[in-house]
Amino acid sequence: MTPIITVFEQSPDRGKGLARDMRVRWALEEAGRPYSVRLVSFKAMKEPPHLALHPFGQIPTYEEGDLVLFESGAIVFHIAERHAGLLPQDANGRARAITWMFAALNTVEPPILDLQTAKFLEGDKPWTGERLPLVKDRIRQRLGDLSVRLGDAEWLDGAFSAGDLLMVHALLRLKPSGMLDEYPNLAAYVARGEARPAYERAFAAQLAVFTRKPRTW
Ligand SMILES: N[C@@H](CCC(=O)N[C@@H](CS)C(=O)NCC(=O)O)C(=O)O
Repeated sequence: MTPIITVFEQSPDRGKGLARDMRVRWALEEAGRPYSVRLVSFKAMKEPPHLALHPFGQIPTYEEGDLVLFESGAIVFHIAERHAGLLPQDANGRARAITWMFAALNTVEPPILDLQTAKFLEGDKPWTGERLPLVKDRIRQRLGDLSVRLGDAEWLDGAFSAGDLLMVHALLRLKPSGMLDEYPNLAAYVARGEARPAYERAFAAQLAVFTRKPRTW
């Protein structure tokens, strides 16, 4: 059964890879699975039909027959559990890859999202000038530790996994800030993720929503 994911009809970054449907698209591409998309407007996201799929009125959602999921991490995990290519076969390796998935979403991503909030949602507040350096310090703490752990390795724990997928996607949000370049091995790690054919296909598909007349229903 071909899953359907919901994606932004109008994305703030105009389909340049940051919206979280990118993670789901990428995971499906890594797994070699076809999918369909349904475009949703900001207004529709907050209305009952979409709220029935996603209690917080966001994207992405994932529909596969009777199964409806929300939360990009849970969706990627679901895909990784059912298809080869995103989680190791051995139980311990699998547990470690899942640990990196949680680390990406719970430990590395939150301060990065905080920077976005401080810059774009609260940028006009009088305390922003004082807050920004604190937020950036917290990000550098995480990046420094992650950089040490990654070292010269290609991926976080052996072969590429769903842990790398979520970590690379979380880090990508930092690119415009230049902070990633302070950690050359992390910048190279993210570039390796972006160079994966599955990432490139997912990116092109997300961008295409904004560069060609999309199918809507
Ligand atoms: N933790 C959620 C976050 C979902 C999220 O923030 N989605 C954004 C797009 S990337 C969204 O729908 N924003 C619009 C809104 O919150 O109204 C996930 O990982 O799926």
